[in-house]
Amino acid sequence: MDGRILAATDLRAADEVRLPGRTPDRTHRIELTGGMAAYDWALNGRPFDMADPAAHPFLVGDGERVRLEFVNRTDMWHPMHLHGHTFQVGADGPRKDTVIVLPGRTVVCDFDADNPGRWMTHCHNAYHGEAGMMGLVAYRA
Ligand SMILES: [Cu+2]
Repeated sequence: MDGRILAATDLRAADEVRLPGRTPDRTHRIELTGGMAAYDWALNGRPFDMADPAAHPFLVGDGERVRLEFVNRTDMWHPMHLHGHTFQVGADGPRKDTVIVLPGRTVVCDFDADNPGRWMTHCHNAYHGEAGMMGLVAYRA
């Protein structure tokens, strides 16, 4: 455990899986909000509504290159996960489906919308997700 700690930004996608260069068709800025005291974890200040889960989706279009900007406004780190896709971290970083966003930092992730449906994006700390740090990415074929 005394070796060098590798960050995602130290990695590069293999040629076979690197996303071809493309300007994003759409960007969703997703602020990670809330705190430990109130335990009001949310995305963009809005906790996920379990009673109305399809409300307020992050809409994308089929076939689009989509950019997610995870902006961490909290004092904790959050492993942000997207279902149904893998995203590329940064311009040529690794393909992943979960990325750690450190406090006060922003991580930019691009993916191709090639799997229509309604997909959760959420903090993979299940306590945070259950408290409301979840959202829906949605599009039709
Ligand atoms: Cu979290």
